[in-house]
Amino acid sequence: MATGFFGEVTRVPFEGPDSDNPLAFRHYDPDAIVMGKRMEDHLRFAACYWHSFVWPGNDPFGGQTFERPWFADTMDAARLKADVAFEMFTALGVPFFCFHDADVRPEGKGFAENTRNLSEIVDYFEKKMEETGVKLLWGTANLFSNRRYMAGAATNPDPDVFAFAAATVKTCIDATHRLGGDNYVLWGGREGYETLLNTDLKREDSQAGRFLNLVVDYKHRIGFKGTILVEPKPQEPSKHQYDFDVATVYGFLKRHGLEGEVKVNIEQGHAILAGHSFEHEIALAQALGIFGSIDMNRNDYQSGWDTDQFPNNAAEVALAYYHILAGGGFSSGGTNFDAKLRRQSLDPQDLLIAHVGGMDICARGLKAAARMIEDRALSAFVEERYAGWKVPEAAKMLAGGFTLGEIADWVEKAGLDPQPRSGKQELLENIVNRYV
Ligand code: XUL
Ligand code: CO
Repeated sequence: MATGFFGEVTRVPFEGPDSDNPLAFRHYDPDAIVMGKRMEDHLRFAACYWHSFVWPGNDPFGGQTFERPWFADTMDAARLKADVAFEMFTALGVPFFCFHDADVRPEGKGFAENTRNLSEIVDYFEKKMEETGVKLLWGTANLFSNRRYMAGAATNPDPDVFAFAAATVKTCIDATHRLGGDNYVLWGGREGYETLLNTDLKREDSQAGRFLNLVVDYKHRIGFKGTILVEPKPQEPSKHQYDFDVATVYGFLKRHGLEGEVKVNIEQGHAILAGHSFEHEIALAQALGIFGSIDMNRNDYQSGWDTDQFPNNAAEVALAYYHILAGGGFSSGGTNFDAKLRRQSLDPQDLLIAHVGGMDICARGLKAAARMIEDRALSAFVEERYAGWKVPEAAKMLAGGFTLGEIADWVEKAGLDPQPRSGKQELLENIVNRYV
């Protein structure tokens, strides 16, 4: 039986670019073929549980603004929340969802009760997923809200907290595995520090390395085929977070022998907080072979903190998908909306409208990115820019075939006299604007 939370709306249709229906897609047409593949299979949209169904609308200066009939810490409320959540997933036609343990089950008195509550909800999810066809993009553990984690989970000075967190992650990987999840995410919410005055950086790095190795080992023990993903973020809630950005996470993975096992879930807003562009983080992860998935939610450029807004900038989104497609697209990953409404957006349908806008912007971005790739609009220039490296001496130099002394001899003998060439940035920017 439908809950009626979203009124009459059961399915948001595709109506094309001329539609003025706020509850219709103008660009996202799941069956449209882009670069030989259905749009739905390219974008692999997921809606997240936490922002839409758990966050009460509070900010540092005020409490709850949303009134939702499932706001209570009971199993009945958790089931009602699941009913509404799956109604939203179905109405939007998102093929996937994502959740933290704490989003979906009431908080128990301790580990055993948490595990029981989670397992009961996982049973419920199994039925809902079967009925609706909605799949799990990733599961994760909330290791940052409860006060036991205030000084970190894996990086806590207290080994009991490490153990509690590890045990909790075990239950969340079990849940993800049971639900056929494509990935498991670790965002190090409080893996960082408030002050170096009380922090042993070196020890905390080794704790985090042990923790992630345990996770990877467990994944193999139980035969979980999904990808383990780490989500970088530079600060907030900690003053400094260890998984600062893609480059930092890569160094961490290398240091602990995990670069072939773990990939990254890159969030647009986190990239901006780290002082990068979203496409920088994606392109770097592709170059390093650790690109996994994305959280498609932006920050307000003026705020300096994580505002988790739905995407609304077609040009930015196009460049993100350009680098995703250029690297071969998603495999186990997808486009998760880790995005929330503004706290004044009280109406149930605001949840639908927000996702519809985000999905449409992504569809526009994807289409533009695909056309740029098909036309080689940027890549032809980039390829030509590096073409000199195909010359035999240059190829030998890159492969390590020359010493510095031999290079000096070559430069002298060949009379090399390099001439600067235009980087054509404005031309390329104009080209991108033509596609968006
Ligand atoms: C926090 C954040 C998280 C992760 C999952 O900034 O992005 O919601 O995506 O824990
Ligand atoms: Co996120």
